[in-house]
Amino acid sequence: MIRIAPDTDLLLAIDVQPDFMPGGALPAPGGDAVVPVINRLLPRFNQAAATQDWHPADHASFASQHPGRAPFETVRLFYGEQVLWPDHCVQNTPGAALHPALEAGRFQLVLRKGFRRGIDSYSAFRENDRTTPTGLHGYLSERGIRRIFVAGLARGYCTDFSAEDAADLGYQVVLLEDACRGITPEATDAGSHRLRGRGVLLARSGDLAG
Ligand code: VGL
Ligand code: ZN
Repeated sequence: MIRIAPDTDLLLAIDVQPDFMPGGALPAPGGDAVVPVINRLLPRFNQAAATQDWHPADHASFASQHPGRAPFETVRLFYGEQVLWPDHCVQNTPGAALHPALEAGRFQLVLRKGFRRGIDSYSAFRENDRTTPTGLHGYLSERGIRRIFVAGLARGYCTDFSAEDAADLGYQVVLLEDACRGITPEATDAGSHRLRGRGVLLARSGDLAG
């Protein structure tokens, strides 16, 4: 059992947006199933924050911006290799909103990421150039957060990059597997391997007490 510490634990809900759910532009199979799990967790945490993938329509991670290239191929951008995605989470579209059934009023902070045209941002902490900070570390450290429980979408990408960066920044990190879904089983498995190597604990919401 993991006992929730009311003052220093935070629930971080990553990219719980319709575009990452069945029927959306870049779906994680079963992605909508994280909504009730996160809604049940939210009243148990005094501290909660969410992220929103929030791209301009001409974002460099969109295959549509690279003539002759298809989604899921990779290209080299100025910071290195980048997977090309279908257009998704375009600013101010319904697919980019927080899922309407998510109890978003419980989040003290909603942080948008991926809004710079030329840089993708999987992690809630650092953009894909691995240097541009999102500001989340400043916010959480100033609020005295020491442990982060990660939930949301999608395994292998945004949940896992966020968890890894949080661990590198010195937070204790617990990824709640039943509160997450992946785009592919392969990406999820590769992410689990990386996370264990960084000291991230993989647990389930049923392991939480308090
Ligand atoms: C994500 C790919 C592109 C995610 C966001 O939320 O995992 N994946 N943009
Ligand atoms: Zn994205």
